[in-house]
Amino acid sequence: MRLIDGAEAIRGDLPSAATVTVDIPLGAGDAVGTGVHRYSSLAVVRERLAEALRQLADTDVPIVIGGDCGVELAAVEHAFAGARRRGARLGTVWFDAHPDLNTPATSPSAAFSGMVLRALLGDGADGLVADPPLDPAAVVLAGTRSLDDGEAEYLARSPIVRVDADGVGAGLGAVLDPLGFDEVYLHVDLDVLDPAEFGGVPDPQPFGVATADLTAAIGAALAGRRLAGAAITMFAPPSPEAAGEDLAPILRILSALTAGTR
Ligand SMILES: [Mn+2]
Repeated sequence: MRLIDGAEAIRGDLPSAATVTVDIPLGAGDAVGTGVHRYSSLAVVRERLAEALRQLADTDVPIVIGGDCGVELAAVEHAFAGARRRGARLGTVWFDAHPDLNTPATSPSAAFSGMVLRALLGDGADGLVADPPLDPAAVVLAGTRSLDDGEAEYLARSPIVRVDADGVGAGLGAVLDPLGFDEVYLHVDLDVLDPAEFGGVPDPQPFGVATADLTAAIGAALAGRRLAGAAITMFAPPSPEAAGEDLAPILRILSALTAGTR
C-alpha cells in the first residue's frame, strides 16, 4: 500500500496532461505454481502497461512511475521494441541497490521485483519473461551492493558490466562510451540512493549513491545517447510528511531524465 501512496505523491507533482494512469488489480493474485508470488496479478499489470505504452507515439519517451521494479518488464520491452524498429542499439542502465537477477528457483522471497531484470534477460516463469530477451552485454548495473547468492553466481558468468556506488556519477559516461549504445533505458530504483539522503524505500541499503551523483550519472548517460525510456520505482513513504520530504530528490531525478526527452 505504501507503494501506491508513493506513486500518488509523485503524480501530484506531474503535469496531468502528460500523465497516464495504469490501473492495477487490487487483489493479491496467485502464484499458480510458478514460484512467483502474485503471478496472476503481475501478468495483468504487464499486459495493461504494455497496452498503455502502445498508445504512445514512437517519438514519445515514457517515464514509468512504479510501483515496484516489476513494472520494468513491460516498460523495458516497449523501449527495446522501439529501439529495434529504429535500428538503434539499446543499452539498459540499472540504477539499483539490487541486481534483480533472481529466478523463481533462486529467489529467497518469490517476489518478482527481485527477478525482473533476469526475466528481461529471458529466464523466469512462462508468461513473465521478455521475448526476445535483452543482450546481457548491453546491460550495466550501477550502484548495486546487495546480492543474493544465486545472483552472485549468475553475475560471475555473465558479461553484464558493473559499476559500484562510488563510480556512479559523471564518470559513468566513460563506462558507457565504449559500449556503443545509440539509446539508453534508465531504470532508477530509488534504493540506489544512500539511505542518509533518501529513506522512503522498502529495503534501504547503506553505502549508496548521493542524489547529485545520480543526476550527474543520468546526464552522462544521456550525453550523445537518446533516452528510449525510463522508470522510477520503489517509492514507499511511511507517512505523508515523509513523502513530502522525499519528493525533492525525486523531482531532481525526474528533471535529469526529462532533460533527455527535450
Ligand atoms: Mn532495489
